[in-house]
Amino acid sequence: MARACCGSGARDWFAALTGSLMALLIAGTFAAVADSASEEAIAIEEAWARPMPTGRELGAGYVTLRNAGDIADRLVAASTPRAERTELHETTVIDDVMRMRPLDGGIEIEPGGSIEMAPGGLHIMFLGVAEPFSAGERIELRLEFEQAGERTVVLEVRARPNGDSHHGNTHGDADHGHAHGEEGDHAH
Ligand SMILES: [Cu+2]
Repeated sequence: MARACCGSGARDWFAALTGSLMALLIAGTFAAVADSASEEAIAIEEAWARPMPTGRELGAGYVTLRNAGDIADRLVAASTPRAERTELHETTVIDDVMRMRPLDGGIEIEPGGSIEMAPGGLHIMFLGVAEPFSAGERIELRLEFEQAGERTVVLEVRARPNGDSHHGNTHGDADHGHAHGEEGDHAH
C-alpha cells in the first residue's frame, strides 16, 4: 500500500459521504418540486358569488387561494357555463372614482402566500350571464393555474362571505357600494 497515512483514506471517506449527501439532496429537491407541482399545493377556500338582480348580465365571484407549495403559481383564467365570458379583475379607487381593470397577466400566488378576493378588490367578473345568479344557487367555476392546472370549484351564491371574518363584517356596508361598482362599472 502506498498510502503513508490515514489522510487520504479520510479524504476518500469524506468524498464518499459528501457524494451520497449530494445524491440525497438532489433526490429531495426533485421530490419537493414534484410535490409543489401537484394540485394539492393550491387550496381554494371561501368560494362565493353575489346574487344578481333580474335582468343584470354582470356578476362578480370571489375565492380565497392558498399556495402551500414551494413555488409560485398563477391563476391565469376562469370560466363557467353560466357566463359567456369570465375575466379576472381588480377594483381600485383612483381620485374617488372606482375603476376595474382586467388582470391580463393573471394573479400570482407566492409560495406560502394567499390571495383573498373580496368586494372592492380582486374578483372574478362574469359577463353575459343569461340567468342572473340567485341566492342559494351553486355555480360551477373552472379555474386554470399555471402550475396546478385546472381545478373546478362551486361558488355559493349569497349576499356576503361566510363566517365572521372581519372583511365580511366591518366592511360589509361599505363594500356594498363597491360591489355595485363591480357589477355596474361594466355597463357599457
Ligand atoms: Cu370586474
